[in-house]
This record gives sequence, C-alpha cells and structure tokens, in this order.
Amino acid sequence: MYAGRPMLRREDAALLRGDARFSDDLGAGDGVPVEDLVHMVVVRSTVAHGRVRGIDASEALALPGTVAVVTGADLAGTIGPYPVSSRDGSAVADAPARVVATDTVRYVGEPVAAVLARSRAEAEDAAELVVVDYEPLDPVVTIDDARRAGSLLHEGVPGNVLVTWSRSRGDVEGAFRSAAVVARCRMQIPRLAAAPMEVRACVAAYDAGRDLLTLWASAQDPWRQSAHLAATLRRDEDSIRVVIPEVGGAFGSKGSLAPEYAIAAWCAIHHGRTVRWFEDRSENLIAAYQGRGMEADVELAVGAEGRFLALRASLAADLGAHLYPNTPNVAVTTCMLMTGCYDIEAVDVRLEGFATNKVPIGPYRGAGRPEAAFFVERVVDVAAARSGIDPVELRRRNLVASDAFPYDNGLGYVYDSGDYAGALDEACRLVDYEGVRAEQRAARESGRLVGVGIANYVERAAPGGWEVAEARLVAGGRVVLRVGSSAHGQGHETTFAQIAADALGVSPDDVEVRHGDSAEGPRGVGTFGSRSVTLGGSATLLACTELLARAGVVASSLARCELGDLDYRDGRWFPVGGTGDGVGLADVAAATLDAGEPIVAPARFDIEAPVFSFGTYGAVVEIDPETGRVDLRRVVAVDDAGVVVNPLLAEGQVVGSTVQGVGASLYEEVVHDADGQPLSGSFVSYGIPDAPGSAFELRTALRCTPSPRNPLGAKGIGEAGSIGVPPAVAGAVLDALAPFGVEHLDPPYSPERIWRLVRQDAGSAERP
Ligand code: MCN
Repeated sequence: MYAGRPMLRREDAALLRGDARFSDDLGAGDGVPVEDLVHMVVVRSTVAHGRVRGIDASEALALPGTVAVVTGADLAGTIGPYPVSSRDGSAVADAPARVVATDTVRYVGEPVAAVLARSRAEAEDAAELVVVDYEPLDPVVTIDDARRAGSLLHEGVPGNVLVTWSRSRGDVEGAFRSAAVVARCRMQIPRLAAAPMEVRACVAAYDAGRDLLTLWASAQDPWRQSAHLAATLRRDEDSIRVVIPEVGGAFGSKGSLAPEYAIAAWCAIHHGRTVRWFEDRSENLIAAYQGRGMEADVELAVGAEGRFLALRASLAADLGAHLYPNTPNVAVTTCMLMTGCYDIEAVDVRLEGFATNKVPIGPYRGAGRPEAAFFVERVVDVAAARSGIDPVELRRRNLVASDAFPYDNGLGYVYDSGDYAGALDEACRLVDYEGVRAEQRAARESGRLVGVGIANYVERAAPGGWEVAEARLVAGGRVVLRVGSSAHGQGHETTFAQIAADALGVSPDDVEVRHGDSAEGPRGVGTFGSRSVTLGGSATLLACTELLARAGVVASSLARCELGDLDYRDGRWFPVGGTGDGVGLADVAAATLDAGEPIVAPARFDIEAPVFSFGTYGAVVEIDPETGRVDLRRVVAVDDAGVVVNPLLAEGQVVGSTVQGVGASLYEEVVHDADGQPLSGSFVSYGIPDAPGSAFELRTALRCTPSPRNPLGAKGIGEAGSIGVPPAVAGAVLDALAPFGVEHLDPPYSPERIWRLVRQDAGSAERP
C-alpha cells in the first residue's frame, strides 16, 4: 500500500531548481503568442464611494508606448456581471460584482479603466495619467454604518442588506429561562488578506480564426475561471480554454475569476493582442477579495450540571461592495456550524450580511469555519469562567458522543463521524494541560501572565457534491491520470499517484497526474473547501478500478483464458497457480493502442453530503505586562481527517495553516480609515508571521475516524490550523489576562491592544 506512507512530493524538484513555470514566466515556449504582446495596468478607484463624472485618458493616450485605454463605457454592453447563487436557504440580494465600474465606484481599488502598453513601465506611466473625475458619496465603512443606512450602496437593496439566513430548533427561550448560567460574548473578527506569495497574474490571448480565447492564470482551478469568463464575457464555454500553470499559493483567494482577468480577456478579444497582467503587492492587498470580517453576539445557556441547553447567535457580516459568486456562502457556512462540536438541543442563529464600501469578501483558508469555531469556543470559555467549571471539563461534558453519529446539528448539517473526546484528550496530553496549569499558578504569584487555551473545531469539508478523474493506459503500461481537482501547493500529483498506484497494483512512479487545463480531460469542479482528496481521490479510485477491470478483459483474451483463471499482482496477470511471465499492463497497452482502442476510464464520484473533519487545538502563551507582547510558546494541533493518504503532506498542511492561524491571532488585520481608505496596503502595515514569529513549538498528531461517505474513508485537512488556532490562542491570551478580569478581547492580539487593556485595568485598580 502506498496510501498512508509519508512520501516526498514529486512536485518539489522543479520548484526547488527554479524550473517551475508560473503565470508571469510564460512565453513562446509555453504556447503563448508573444509577437503582439501588450502589458496591462489597471486604473483603480481612489475613493470608497463616488459617482464617476468622467474619465480623461487623452494624456495617457498621447504617450508613445500606449496602445489603448479601456474604460467602463467601452466595456458596457459586452461584459456582464458575475453569476451569484444562494445556497443552503440564504436570501441573496441582486448585487452581483461587476468586472469594471461604469457609473458608481464602491470601493478603493475597484477597476475603473485599464491601460494597454508595449511595456509594463509604459503601462504604469500611462495609468498615472488617466484622470477620473469623481463626485464623492458618503462611504459606508463599518457594519454599523451599513445598519444606519444613511447611505445606500445599491438601488433596490434596502438597509444595505445583501444576505440573510436564519434557522432555529427547539425551545430556545425556555432553555434560557431555565439556565443556571448564561454566557454572552460580543465578538468581532477583522477582515484578513490571503496574501499568497504569488500575487494574481494572467495572460490572455485570442485566436480570431478559431474564435478561441485562451487564459493562462494563477488560479485554483480552470473550471470556475472558464465558467465565470463565459458568464461575464457572454461567451460559450466551448470557446474558452483556461490553463493553470504553477501557482504560488491561493488560500481561497483565487477561486472566483479576478475582474482583472476578465478585463485582460476582453482586451485580448477586442484589441486582438496578447495581454499580460500581474498585480503588485499593494493591489493584491487592496483589490483581491478578502476574508472574514464578521461580528457576533452569542449567548449560551448552561444548565446546573454544566450541560449546554441552548445557543443563540446573531451574526453580521461585512460583505463589501457587491457579491462574487461565493461571497454569500462563507457567512452561511459560519451560521451552519454555530453549535461546533457540542450537542446542543435548542439553537437559534440569524445572519445579516451587509454591503460596505470595501472590496468584496470571499473565501480565505477556512472560509466560514474559523469564524464559527472562534465564536463558539469563545462563548464556551466565557461560560466556563462564569460557571466556575474548568474549560476542558466543560467542553468534555458537552461534546457530541462518538456513538451519536450521524449527528444532526439542527442548523442544516449532518456530521458523518467523529471521536471528539479522543481528540480533546490527546490535545490536553500534548499541551501538558495539568503541567501548564501548575506553572501558571506559580507564575501568577510572581506577577507573570501565563495562559493556556484549548479549542475544539468541526469543519465542513468536501463541498460541491462531486468530482471527476480519468485514467488512461498508455505505452509501457503506464497510466495517465487526469483529475478535476487542480493543485496549487497541496501536492495532488504525489497524493493522487499514491491512490492510483494502490488501485492499479503498480508503483506511483508509473502514474502521471495531470490537471489544470480545461482543454484536457473531463470537466471537473476544482480545489477548495478541503475537498480534493475526499472527492477527487475517490474519483481517482473509481477511475483506476474501472481501468483495471477493462484491462483485465483484454489481458484474459491475450492469455486465452477466462479472467477468473487469472491472478493479478504488481501490474501483471498470472494463471491461477501457474508460473511464467503472465500478461502485463504494458502488453495490454500495446495491444489496445495497436488496435486503436486505448483504454480510457472516466469516473465521477458523487457524495451524499459533505464530510466533517474535526480536532482540538491548544496554545500556551506568556504575556509581557510591560509591553503587551504575546509570546506564543506552544501550539498543539490534533486533527482527524479520517483516512490520510500522505501523512507527511497532511502534516505540511497543518503546519502551513497553523502559521496562518497564528497570523490571524497575533498580527493580521485589514484596516480602513473613516473614509474607507485602506491603511494596510503593504507588508509594512499588514503584518504576516515572519520566521521568528513562526518559531513557536508545534506538536501535531493525526487521528483517524474514517468517513462513511466515501470509499477512501477520507476527510479534508487543508484548512485545519486556520480554524483551530485562533480560538486556542484567544483562549490562552484571555486565560493569561484572567487576573485583570477580562472575559473577551478581539484579535489580533497586538502588543498595543493588550498593553492598553492591561494599563486601563491597572488604572482602574489604583483608583480609590
Ligand atoms: N491529505 C491526505 N489525506 C487526507 C486529506 C488530505 O493525505 N485525508 C493531504 C494530501 O496530500 C492533499 C492535501 O493534504 O494534497 C490537501 O488535501 P485536502 O484536505 O483534500 O484539500 P485540497 O487539496 O482540496 O486543498 C484545498 C485546501 C484549501 S481549501 C486551501 S484554502 C489551501 C489548502 O488546501 N490553500 C493552499 N492548502 C494550501 N496549500 C498551499 N501550499 N497553498 C494553498 O493556496
């Protein structure tokens, strides 16, 4: 068996040698027509809310290098809005994102025009000379601004409410009336930027003779790019080819088509030139869709024995200027996970998603689940403090029991399988819970602030219903596997080859994995929501099983016997009990290729419902009361993703997502001023963890509770740390600050935020 082995990534050699090709590296050798290539720079709104009175491009056009300036007026009529769907019972207003602003701009950074020029430098110079005349409108910057509705972003969207969702089960009011303790917590999670190492980049070319648009793009998969291109450019998907080269990280932020890619594609078609675009870091931080940005008011009713009787939550999301295809889904996912890992009979959850004058929200690693885990785990910590029950003990008393699956959480999800108590116990052991508590008692006596936090999470993984794979037997008995999932750092080529090798009884080296070209292989769904192994891996298993069945029929005819008289081992069929060389996959390949009837086995795997990964995270911190600096000493990550195909890569996913979770906890926050101007447009003002900031001790463990919903028994793990870390670190920080009587503090836990809190409290303590 290759599944279960910690195999090294076959992808790494090219990356480490610098041979990998990213979107901005592509040239003639990659099939890009470069003879008539132009560079594009996007002119962006400098105001958060305003009317476009006019655009003067005359000076830009007068520069010798300028090829064209296109504005909303040029695009109007030939470019449409994004398709937006409502899911899981949400009500969604009619405010789809546009590719380019025409009359009104709704966020700083929104594209208003684009310049094409011979070189990037000339395009940048020309873009500076495009003069846009704005009539300023009142900006709606915060959720409170949106609620007040003094200024409306969209005609026909009263109260700036873009999305609503609600669901309840049981007697919530009665449970609160009979509660021994009620915990209430009001929380805010700031917007975050995905900040992938490679920013967004694309090349668009148009072959007028074949009416074929080709887009090479840094994106998570070709399928959503081509679907969104078809919708926005009003073209048939058959006349679009999307190729995804190597991608330097996406973390959810390259799922929907970037408006800039659509503009580049439009320019390629209408100007007959190959168009190259890439953004700089500031554009990425300002104009790529962002994540999180939610507020919550959560109450938990706790009975006399420490049992959770009911949870009531009112959530508000800062969705930004308009809706990308998956903007509504993120906040709805949060709502649907608001009971977390706990068995809570009565529940009531409501959501309002507001339009604000900021770049739209979309998925960012975790996409709705970090918000839910944070909101639930924080209110549980507050309940523990108010009821005087140890936070671990309170959690243990309320977990969904291992024999209660499938478990209906009352909010629209049915969890498939779990051993929540097992994960909690292991995390407590790894974090040395009792030892840290003892250290904390001693530390407090000498004025040191040590804290430990424990947080459970459950994660809806593998959404989207289905995925495809196609296995093809090629010369030499090798197998080419085309998968609908498209890796952008996860290591699918290694992992899927392991699954295929087991199904085919060959070595992973005999399997070549291909993905990322919409012109090749069956149409798939893509990579997001930690779905690829569960869905794409299962489709791979089905395709390879089918290939082997068809190859066996050919092998039996080559061996001139019944298939039942053959044994299959290591890529060869042998007569049962017989000796000799038998017939190999290579012989079958030769025979079928000679006959012009290659064996091609496509498969589609449909899943009845998503799978639910889970785990427990722990964190230990020490806070310097003089400076407010949080020293993150230890993080423990106990994750259960069912059957894991490659434990090395799965652990890599945990490490990466943990560091991102630490960023969300300690450093990261998109900030706007009162006019809606972004103040975090560079890595100077938007902090992400650096090497010293990632030097905490990390202890990981993978547990295995198989999912009954797919033949591999797998669940997703690609987002685990982003979900589990923030509530664990929050718990540890607030635990350290317990002597100051603080129940809750919003992230990020910057030195300034903590220093202010400690000082305030010290001040009040000194007052008579
Ligand atoms: N794996 C496994 N067994 C399982 C589950 C996962 O061995 N049961 C391993 C496999 O090696 C697989 C990897 O973990 O390649 C991730 O698999 P999975 O959990 O199925 O998630 P996806 O492949 O669908 O990846 C999506 C997920 C998401 S949603 C984000 S966001 C994310 C992430 O993956 N963005 C990433 N990881 C990233 N890693 C990199 N380097 N770059 C990103 O942009």
